[in-house]
Amino acid sequence: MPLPATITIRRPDDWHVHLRDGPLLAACAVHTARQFGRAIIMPNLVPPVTKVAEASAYRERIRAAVPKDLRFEPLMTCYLTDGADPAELTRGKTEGVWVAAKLYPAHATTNSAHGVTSMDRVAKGLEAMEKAGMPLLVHGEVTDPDVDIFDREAVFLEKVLAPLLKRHQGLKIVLEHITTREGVAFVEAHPGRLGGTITPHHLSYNRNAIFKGGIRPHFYCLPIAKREEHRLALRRAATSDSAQFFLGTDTAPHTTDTKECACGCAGVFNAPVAMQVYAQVFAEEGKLDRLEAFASLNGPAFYGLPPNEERVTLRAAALDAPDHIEVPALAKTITVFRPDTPVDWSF
Ligand code: OTD
Ligand code: ZN
Ligand code: ZN
Repeated sequence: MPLPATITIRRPDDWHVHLRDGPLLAACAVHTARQFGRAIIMPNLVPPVTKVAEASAYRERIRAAVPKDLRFEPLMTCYLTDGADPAELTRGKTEGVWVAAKLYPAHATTNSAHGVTSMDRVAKGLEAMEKAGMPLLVHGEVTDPDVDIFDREAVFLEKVLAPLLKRHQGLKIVLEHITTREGVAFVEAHPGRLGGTITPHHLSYNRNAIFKGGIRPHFYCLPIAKREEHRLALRRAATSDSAQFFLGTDTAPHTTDTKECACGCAGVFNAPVAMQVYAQVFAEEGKLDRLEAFASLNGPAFYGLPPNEERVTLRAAALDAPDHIEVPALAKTITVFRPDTPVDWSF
């Protein structure tokens, strides 16, 4: 079937974004706001966003960083720490500040040193969230250094997530940035309770890309890309008719120098190319008709929000995106993600 020259869908939302703060926020916010109507904002700042007042103040800084001609709504999350205060969680939800709370196992990814060390230590907070109807967003990897980095997601499902679902029967959970067929199967096994977000990068390359011709830091993120069979499982899930899977870019900017060094940071900055890469994947799978559900409908349905009314159009044309963006206040750049395979969509 010939591909259409354009595709028009409701404005998409991004259900997993790192916007950072200060100079990085100033440089990055526009790129997410150009593509997406709303975004779930990750709270892994230094220090992390754990209080309602901190989240409100951060939301104002984000709004101020978005150009006035763009309509963009930041949806805030609370960073769960050991002993998270149930009253603070409930209050933030009631006051319309928190949309969800985020569980980072301690040391699982960038700025997660304050993360949770055992589920017992957040049980009271999770009970409050169940009552308040506040979803839990999960970085689903165990952090035990004895578990191989490529197995950490699959082990997490069995060791942590399954008991958590049993213990908190009313809690809705998003398994974020899934990277394995086990992750896909686990989400599918829990309809009504679990959603899963999928990034553009995990859909477009497998772990070989990280080492092709040398070590390539801009393909390094956590959870790390897995084998080809897992990438194919993610592509099937994203383009399936299941409403449990939705868009979350996990765009995670680091300046180029902090990635291209002896111990480079984890994270892929994909905000300027996200919808183009997703469209490419859906086109390759012959499922462009499902792009709107994945990008613009399934996420709002999970969170109980209306879809955006506005429409956006993607054009079949070679990707038009810069190699990097500038961070003027730091006199540095951030390298923009680009898959090795062609991207024939423009936004
Ligand atoms: N993964 N980098 C970051 C976050 C994500 O686990 C994640 O959500 C980051 O830099 O904040 C990354 O590789
Ligand atoms: Zn994560
Ligand atoms: Zn993330």
